[in-house]
Amino acid sequence: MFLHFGVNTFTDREWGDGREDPQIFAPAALDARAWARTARAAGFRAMILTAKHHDGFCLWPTRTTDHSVASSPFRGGQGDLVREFVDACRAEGLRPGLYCSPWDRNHPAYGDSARYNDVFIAQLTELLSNYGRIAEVWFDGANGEGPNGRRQVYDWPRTFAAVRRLQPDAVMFSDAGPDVRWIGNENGVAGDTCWSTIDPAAIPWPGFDAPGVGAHLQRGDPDGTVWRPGETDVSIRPGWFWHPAENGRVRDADNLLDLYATSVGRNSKLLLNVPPTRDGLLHEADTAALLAFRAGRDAKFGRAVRPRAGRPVTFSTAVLAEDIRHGQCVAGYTVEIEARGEWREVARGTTIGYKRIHHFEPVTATAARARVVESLAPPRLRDLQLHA
Ligand code: FUL
Repeated sequence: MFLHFGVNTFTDREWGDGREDPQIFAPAALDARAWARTARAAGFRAMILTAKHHDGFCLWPTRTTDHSVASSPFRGGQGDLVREFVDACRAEGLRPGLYCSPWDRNHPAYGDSARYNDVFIAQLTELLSNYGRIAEVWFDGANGEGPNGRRQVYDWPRTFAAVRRLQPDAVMFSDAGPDVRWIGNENGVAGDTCWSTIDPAAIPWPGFDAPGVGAHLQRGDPDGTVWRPGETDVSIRPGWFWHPAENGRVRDADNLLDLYATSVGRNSKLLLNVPPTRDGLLHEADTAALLAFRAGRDAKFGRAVRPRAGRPVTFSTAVLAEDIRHGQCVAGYTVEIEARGEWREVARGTTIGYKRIHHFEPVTATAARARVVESLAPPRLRDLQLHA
């Protein structure tokens, strides 16, 4: 679960301009443990918090700027939301991750490249030294500076090396990895063909933009030289931050199940954003949708059915999986069923990867099989699972 929270929550904006008064940051009932409880109940395994968004406001008492919770009324200026967040994750058995925006519209050093790079490394060093193990570090590629804007040249090799040194087990996310890649859009849709490998030269740094980059990230590259699986980030609401006017526009369980199919069901991870309100709580509409989403997944995938000769069963979903310890190899496959003594195809596709979900019209069959028709190397499929 992704949590976008910060000064934008209070200004009703998506991108703050960095001139927000820290005094506006006053979540009266903030309860990170309640976020974590809901996340766990809904089946999430990790949470990622926007420790700093583009507006530069830091949710922890950093030494790098006064533009932080330390200058706000939150917990009387003594608060540390990153601390509360990681503690809540651990208490509920969730892995904590942190988003720290490179683009910073507040910090005076931004645009003075060497100086700001030091600031950014110092911020990451605080975040990755003082809060125990961090599972994922999320680098956003967005930059809205116009032609007259400040031009910052980031030092990505230094940044990646710092994260690796401070948190060797953390996964780094960005358009350009190095560990996990952006899926190329914010609509929740991984490629119908989705390779976990990619050509690192095709997207050399986070925020790199060129025609075709989105499509490339969505599909991956079977000839790619690095293993960099896709992560699909998408919001449960139209915006990334909470806006009162969007309380009636929360995705419902069916919509979330569709997202699950186009992300998890296409060899990607799903990072679903659920933004806390101004009170510092998840909104009841979002919580209800998350729990219904969980119930829908349990109902669909909770129990597999097994057709046998003489004992036909009815199903409408097939889940395929490759044993990715040996890489990703399948480039074409079909799913076939046997009904009344005859085999016929019910689904076909290109890539499988760690998981591939197919929904189809219900069929009643005595047998089912997956057939690989194209593969980069000898395929190693795991069990074909069928669900009613
Ligand atoms: C984008 C940002 O500009 C949005 O505000 C949001 O954080 C999203 C996840 O990434 O690039």
